[in-house]
Amino acid sequence: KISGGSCQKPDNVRVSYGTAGFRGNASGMEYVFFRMGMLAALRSKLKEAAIGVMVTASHNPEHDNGVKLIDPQGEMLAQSWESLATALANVTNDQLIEQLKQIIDSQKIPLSNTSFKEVVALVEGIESHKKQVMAVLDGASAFGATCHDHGLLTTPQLHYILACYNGGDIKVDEEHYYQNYASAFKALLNVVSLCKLNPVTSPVTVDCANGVGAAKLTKLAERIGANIIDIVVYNDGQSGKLNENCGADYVKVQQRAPAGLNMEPFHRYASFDGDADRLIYYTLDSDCNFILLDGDKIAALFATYIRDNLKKASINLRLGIIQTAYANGNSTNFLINQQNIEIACTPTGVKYLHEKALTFDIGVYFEANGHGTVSFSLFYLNAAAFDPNKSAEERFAAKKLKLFLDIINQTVGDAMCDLLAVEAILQDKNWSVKEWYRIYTELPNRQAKVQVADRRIIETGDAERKVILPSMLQPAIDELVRKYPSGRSFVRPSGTEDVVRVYAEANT
Ligand code: G16
Repeated sequence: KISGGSCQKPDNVRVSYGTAGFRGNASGMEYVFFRMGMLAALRSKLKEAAIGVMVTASHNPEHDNGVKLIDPQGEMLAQSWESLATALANVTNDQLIEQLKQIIDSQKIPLSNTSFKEVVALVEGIESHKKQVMAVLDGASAFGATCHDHGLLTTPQLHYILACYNGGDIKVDEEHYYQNYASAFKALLNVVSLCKLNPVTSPVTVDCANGVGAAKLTKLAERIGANIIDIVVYNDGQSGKLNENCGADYVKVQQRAPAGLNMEPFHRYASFDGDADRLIYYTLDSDCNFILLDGDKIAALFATYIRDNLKKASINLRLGIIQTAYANGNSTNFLINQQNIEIACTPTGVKYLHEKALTFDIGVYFEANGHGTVSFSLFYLNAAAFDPNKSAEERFAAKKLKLFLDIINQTVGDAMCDLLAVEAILQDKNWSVKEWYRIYTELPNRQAKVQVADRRIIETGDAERKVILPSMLQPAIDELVRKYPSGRSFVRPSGTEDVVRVYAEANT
């Protein structure tokens, strides 16, 4: 018996750690949350550091709750532990103790180490899912771990707080996050507006998917000040349901505005997902056509801004963009052929993109769905900003780039930080959304979800761009695609929903 419901695993149920943690119908999944509490406590003992546990439905409907573990530096759980998590979640109730012993032995977890007090930081994305949170607490406490329940936070806020905590700032809290990013944004805007006679601010309307991001974005905007950024929060959770007909996933996949939003041409609109780790922008053109500025366009904006400033500062660093199969063909063409920026492609899941990004000096990674960030070291930029051998113009560009990167949450894609970063670049370039979306025109594209009896029979290769099994599927896709100029299509099983995703693009 646990306080958060029953920790008994039902028979004949199999779950998998998936693209980003366990997801599924929350009721009846308490045993998964309980076991993940235990696993977090064990990982904390091994790493001698706090481990994060996020309880969130993320981009999925509220009843599909989930749990993801976060490693000490705020990065995703190490991939080698995902299989341990899956194994632990799937053993029968009778095998649970034995499985825990196996993990302890195979990972050489020092249970007797008393020098470190293991800590599990816990956060929930949805108020109504207290039961699942309690199950995690019970699991972690079973191994004597101390738990800090931070209450409602966005996923990236937990990543940030965890990284600061393990970095030695044990008093870090939510307010620290706002102060850090509000002052970083203001510092860059100060420098940027100094160069302008009439800095212009225009409002940006943000659909927060009725999720936790609404209250958090309001707080961040207050810390920055309405005279510096004008944010209008839409879908704040007062009436609508989480991710229902709104949010980044809905807008991206449906290619339409959240329900009930009356759009005006060339106004800037943005959407978060339920736990605010994804961001996309959109607007209407003068003919009221819906224009989407998704993760690909955000990546292109960030990368070209970084590249231009590196050039102005005469700093020679290797910059790369990481995409997935979902990246629009024209975004890839634009970056490689027109901008001469290096591109890499990985399977879906920010854990893969993040890993690849670290192989560049500066890695900009974004999934088309709006999940992404930038990885970098400030070492060269700090040095260049004060280098007496550089010209004033070069030092200024280095300083600006450093201030820009201060706005970025490196630990994970963060909708709030990414929003500030987009707004800062537009201000600096004196661009409206029109100049931004015109950098390239997307190939028309569609995404669909297909329910099948067992999505696991589909296996993919080549960064999910080709189907390996069943073997007759890829030739059939190739035959269809051949009929359409610039055609491209792929299918892959989702790692967060019980569906197969289908993507297609072509020049009409
Ligand atoms: C998660 C992952 C993303 C991934 C998305 C969809 O997003 O963090 O990297 O793109 O799931 O994955 P799939 O297509 O496998 O269902 P989130 O926002 O739910 O954490």
